[in-house]
Amino acid sequence: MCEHACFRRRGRGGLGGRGARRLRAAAIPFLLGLSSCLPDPASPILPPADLKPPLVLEAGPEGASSFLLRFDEAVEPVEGSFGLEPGPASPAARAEGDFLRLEFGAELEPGADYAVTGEAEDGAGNATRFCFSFAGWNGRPAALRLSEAQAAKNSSASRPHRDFLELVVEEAGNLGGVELCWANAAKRFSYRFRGVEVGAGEYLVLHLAPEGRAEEIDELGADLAASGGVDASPGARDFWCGAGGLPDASGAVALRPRPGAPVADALFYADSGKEGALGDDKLAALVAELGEAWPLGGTSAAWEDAFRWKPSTARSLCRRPGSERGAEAWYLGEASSQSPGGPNDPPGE
Ligand SMILES: [Ca+2]
Ligand SMILES: [Ca+2]
Repeated sequence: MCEHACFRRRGRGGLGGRGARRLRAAAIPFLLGLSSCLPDPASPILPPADLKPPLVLEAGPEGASSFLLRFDEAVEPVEGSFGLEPGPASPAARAEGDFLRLEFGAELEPGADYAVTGEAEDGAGNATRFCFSFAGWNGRPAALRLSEAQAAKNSSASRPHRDFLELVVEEAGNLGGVELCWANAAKRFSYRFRGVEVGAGEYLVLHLAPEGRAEEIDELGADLAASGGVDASPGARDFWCGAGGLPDASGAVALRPRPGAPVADALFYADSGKEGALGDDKLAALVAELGEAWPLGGTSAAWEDAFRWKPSTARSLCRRPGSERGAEAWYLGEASSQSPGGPNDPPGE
């Protein structure tokens, strides 16, 4: 699926298209007849004509080397109109009824940013120009599991921490295009991993409040000790994201194997003082997307569905071992027991 699309239609069925030529040809005998009778105001002035350009109903990568668009009518490609950025060559376009397939001739980088442009026209010559941005298809996304979250900055002089999300690789694969979204009431943020092969059991740490220091390095290669910075771990793969920190007290996190896919894992946490239905805001919208990844007690989300805690910068939210989902799957770590990039201390009794 596309994460973003810009789209415009350019009808050529007006004065310049084939549709218009048919229209003019049909209108000639009608105009000749005007000399002997006046038109009935209730009857149409013009005969029916197809002036409507094709409309894109769906679009997205079909695999690592092609992109598929579905229109609301049969289309033909407009030769010479197609482009891929960045890309080594113009895509080849092939129409099959309502579908238009763009073939890139090579596999794109999983999770990397691309944009396709082009034009398709209907049988009457009405053309639609499209431009879609999308993430390179990842055929084997790594299966990840959220395992720890530090929701706020802890400015302890001896053991400082900043916002992070820790994940464990459950099944080996490629990280390219794996997406994390998080939200507070007012704003939603997202991060998409670059294409890196990871193995089962590896720890990943996404740092969400970087200080902008030179040693904060995304570890895309074999050296897991390349990065410095607060909470960086020499035994885990560190990534840095300046989109925005985790909400300090109440928020949600969603993990998707690729943009647009169902949520595969989630965390919804809330200040224990909150009760009842969520507001009509960005946090509620994200919680509504969590689906089976965070089971709800009722038909719509309530604060009681969250992992509830007394917010503290000294403690991180930790995942229990096992396959549970929802609030029961999390516990509050002991003070100063944060473990970015390594196993969590087991829950206290
Ligand atoms: Ca590291
Ligand atoms: Ca940990």
